[in-house]
Amino acid sequence: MFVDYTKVTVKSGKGGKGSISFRHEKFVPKGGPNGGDGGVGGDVIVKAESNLYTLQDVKYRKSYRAEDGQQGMGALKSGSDAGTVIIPVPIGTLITDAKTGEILADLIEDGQSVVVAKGGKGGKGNAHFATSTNRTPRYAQPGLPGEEKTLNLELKILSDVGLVGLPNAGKSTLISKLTAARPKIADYPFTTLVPNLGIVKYGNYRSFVMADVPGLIEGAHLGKGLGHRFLRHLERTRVLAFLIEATDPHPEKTYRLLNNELVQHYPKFENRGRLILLTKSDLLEIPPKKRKICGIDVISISAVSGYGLGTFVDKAVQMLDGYGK
Ligand SMILES: Nc1nc2c(ncn2[C@@H]2O[C@H](COP(=O)(O)OP(=O)(O)OP(=O)(O)O)[C@@H](O)[C@H]2O)c(=O)[nH]1
Ligand SMILES: [Mg+2]
Repeated sequence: MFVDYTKVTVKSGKGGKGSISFRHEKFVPKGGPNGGDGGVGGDVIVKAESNLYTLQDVKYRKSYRAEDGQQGMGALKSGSDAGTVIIPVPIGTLITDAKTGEILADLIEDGQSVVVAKGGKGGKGNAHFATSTNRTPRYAQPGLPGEEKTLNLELKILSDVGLVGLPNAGKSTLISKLTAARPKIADYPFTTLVPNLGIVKYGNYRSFVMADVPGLIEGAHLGKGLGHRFLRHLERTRVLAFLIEATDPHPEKTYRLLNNELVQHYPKFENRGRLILLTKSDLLEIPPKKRKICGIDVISISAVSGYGLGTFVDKAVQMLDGYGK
């Protein structure tokens, strides 16, 4: 299941108590203090992993707790530190403290991690507290408490090229032609219910990530259809490809509608690289000749015949290179 938002509670471990202990040796009546230190409580960390695409596991698990540090022991033995608990999440996960709203981290690279709850320090054993006036301290520090937090985890997919279009425009067919992604394809609207990601390979070694999101309809930014929930997955897309059916009698109108929905949701879409793909051009006897719509470059394609797909990929790469990382 595709889960792109969840709340989770995290609790780090408490530090172990320092020990109060004295040396007991035969023939040495008053041995000095030898209480060891408590171990450190376990941290809870969140870590981005490239093989994950959903927050599903975190949603089911709901809470993560690290163990407490072990108590210090006699003979100056320290308690052992508790292990770290790792919460694996997909790349593109934004972590905020649910109480304060503070952004704790935005994990955008594979392997990137953040400590969300720090384990408490262990207490010092009584061996640390012997002085010239008090050679037998009956005091050791308690361990410090851990932290407890409720976090909001929000996944905003990272992709290079995002496909935007009305339902049925041919988005899923296109991603299935260019990548190994195999989304459901059908001639009814809202076939796609969750975003799909695919990797487009080109040249010998290069590739970019393409995202197919559910179709947008007018009012999507207000919650109509499915669009609104998924628009955030386009927020970090570097190039937007607007898919409009070649048979659409009013492509300008459709483009404005789609663009308006995006910009209403997230004004920064305004300055994103964009191009228009006139899809299903095999349905026309002669592929459309339009070069621009509303000032945006147009490419005619047909995912069925393969027409124009190479031109599209080349253009997308050119734009990605131009926009830098
Ligand atoms: N003739 C022709 N039909 C196409 C082409 N691309 C897609 N279709 C058909 O158009 C219909 C919709 O295609 P999808 O890829 O599911 O469209 P979508 O944009 O993903 O639709 P939603 O997920 O509902 O938003 C399907 O019946 C496809 O077979 C094309 O290049 N030529
Ligand atoms: Mg689809």
